[in-house]
Amino acid sequence: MSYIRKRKGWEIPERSVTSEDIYWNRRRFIKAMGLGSIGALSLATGCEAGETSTKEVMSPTIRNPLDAPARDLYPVKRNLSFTANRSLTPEDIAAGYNNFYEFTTDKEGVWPLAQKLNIKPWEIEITGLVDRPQKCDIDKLIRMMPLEERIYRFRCVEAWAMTVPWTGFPLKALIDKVKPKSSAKYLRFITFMRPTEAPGQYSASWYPWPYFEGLTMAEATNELTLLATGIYGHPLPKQHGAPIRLITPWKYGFKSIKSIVRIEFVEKQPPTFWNKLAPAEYSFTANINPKVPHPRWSQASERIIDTGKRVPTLPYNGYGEYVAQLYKS
Ligand SMILES: Nc1nc2c(c(=O)[nH]1)N[C@H]1C(S)=C(S)[C@@H](COP(=O)(O)O)O[C@H]1N2
Ligand SMILES: [Mo]
Repeated sequence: MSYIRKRKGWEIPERSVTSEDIYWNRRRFIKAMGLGSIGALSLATGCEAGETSTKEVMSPTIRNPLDAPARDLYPVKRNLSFTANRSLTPEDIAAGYNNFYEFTTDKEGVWPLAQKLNIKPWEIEITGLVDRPQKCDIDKLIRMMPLEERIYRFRCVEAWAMTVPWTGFPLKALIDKVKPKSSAKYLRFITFMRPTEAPGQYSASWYPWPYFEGLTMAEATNELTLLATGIYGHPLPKQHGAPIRLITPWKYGFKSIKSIVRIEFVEKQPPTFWNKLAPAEYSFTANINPKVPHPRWSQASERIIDTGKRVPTLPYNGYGEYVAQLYKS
């Protein structure tokens, strides 16, 4: 089956999706499913996988699935005041290379496993020190918020980087609606706990599930801070943290918690997942800084995931003009 759709500005031309990409996607899928080789798959199905079906079934690029909330709203208008000064990562590469330990620690194995996550219905709770606590269906929440698209750089603490167009809304817009009390100094974010859907939550039992993160109120209300509900002009695929995840582009990627079920306004600095596991390696603040090495590797440069090129790391990932003043004491 094929269909014709209008290409958006950020999409790569069809011709640059080489058959090699398709081949590697098929390899990743087979690896993730625990099948030994392409031959084994053909044997199991009794037929050769043709290129068309390979592309449809075995590509990590999942556009606008039926269970996605507010799916009719995409794509939304891009906010051109945010430019990354870097080429966009091809969608298939970003969608096939993920950190989401609830499923697996194998980055290329996340996307097939994550499809098991049930995102409909999905409630998000906004609670704690606020005048108007909410428990809201995600579809309704997204329809209430001012959606926009922004191209951001994204930098993992492991020193790989990508550049992607997120769809979402400023976290500040939500904070304004719930009216925090003056005692609220921090926000705490929590991911789902569903070991029957997310195998890492029982097989990797030494992690303190569910995943949790935190920001100061000043960080949460900074204009860069997004709650993302989409990527590349469509709803977030599950491997990227559907139906809603945090994005703080000046911080290492582990701060950008995926698949959020609860946001709590609290008085004291909340504990965070990676800081609790390895406090010497991952701080609460986790701002991107080329001069502060991770105890086990340098942060001076980073690897662009699609080209493999190494480029210098920028302080605050290049977003200093927005956030540096938050950290001047
Ligand atoms: N719930 C949850 N959120 C998470 C993670 C995770 O394992 N679980 N990994 C983090 C890390 S280390 C990174 S680099 C980013 C990766 O986001 P992406 O897969 O959409 O590129 O998600 C972050 N958010
Ligand atoms: Mo990361």
